Amino acid sequence: MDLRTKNKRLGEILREMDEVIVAFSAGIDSTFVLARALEELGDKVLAVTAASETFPERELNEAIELAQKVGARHEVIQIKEMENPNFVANNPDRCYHCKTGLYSSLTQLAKERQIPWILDGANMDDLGDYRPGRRAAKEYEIRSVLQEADLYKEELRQLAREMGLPNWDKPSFACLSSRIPYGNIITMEKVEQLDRGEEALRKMGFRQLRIRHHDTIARIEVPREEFALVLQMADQITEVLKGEGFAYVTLDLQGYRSGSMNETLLKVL
Ligand code: NMN
Repeated sequence: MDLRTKNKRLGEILREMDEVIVAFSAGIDSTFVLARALEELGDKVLAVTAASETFPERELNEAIELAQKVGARHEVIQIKEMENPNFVANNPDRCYHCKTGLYSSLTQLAKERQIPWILDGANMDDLGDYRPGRRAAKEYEIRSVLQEADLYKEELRQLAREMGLPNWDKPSFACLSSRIPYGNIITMEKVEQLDRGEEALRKMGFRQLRIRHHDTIARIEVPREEFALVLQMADQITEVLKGEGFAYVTLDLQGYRSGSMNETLLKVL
């Protein structure tokens, strides 16, 4: 299927739904779903963003601004994943527990408002990674319309660009817990360390990046093309991350790759 046909198919899928809630994080995937749903269903679309302790305020503000820009009705609900011991334990099924909390809140809201469908932004690329949250999506009958229309990340970025969405090339972010190895508990201290550390690196000019939190070691992932910039900024990066409490600051020679914390799981399987 070519891109135009896929986008047309997405439109058909959306039109059949009548009224929807879009689980909207301000990432490009859910922004694109929201914008296309608005095109097809107009005011029958409600964007809902889940604010939580581990969702940086910067991202929440971005969601509020973006929803306004695309002209969506928008509500923010509070999720308290840090109160869920199954989330804090950070076992490999962490995302399942987080998404269960999110989807049960969204399902309750949908019931109250009599809205038949909840949409998320999962795309075709997500099928290639370990995603325990998908089980929760299935259990709550969340519709992943980008997958239904066979859309991959690069494709939806292209369509988002053509639509003039301001965040069409926004780097993938994911929840900050994705930086903490499985089995190491999630604490607000670690989440805040990572948030401040990554923000400092963004200010130095890095876009797509992760700081993986291995107790006393910070393992930086950036695309290999940006290794030169890491060396150039080595002193500043070291100072910032040591200031955040890391004893050692390292660069991962494989470079940035989403899902790198799952590599240890694959060895066990
Ligand atoms: O890009 P990074 O920081 O590696 O984060 C991606 C990881 O975050 C995934 O490999 C997965 O472990 C987790 N994640 C899970 C879901 C899900 O279960 N639905 C969604 C997004 C991210």
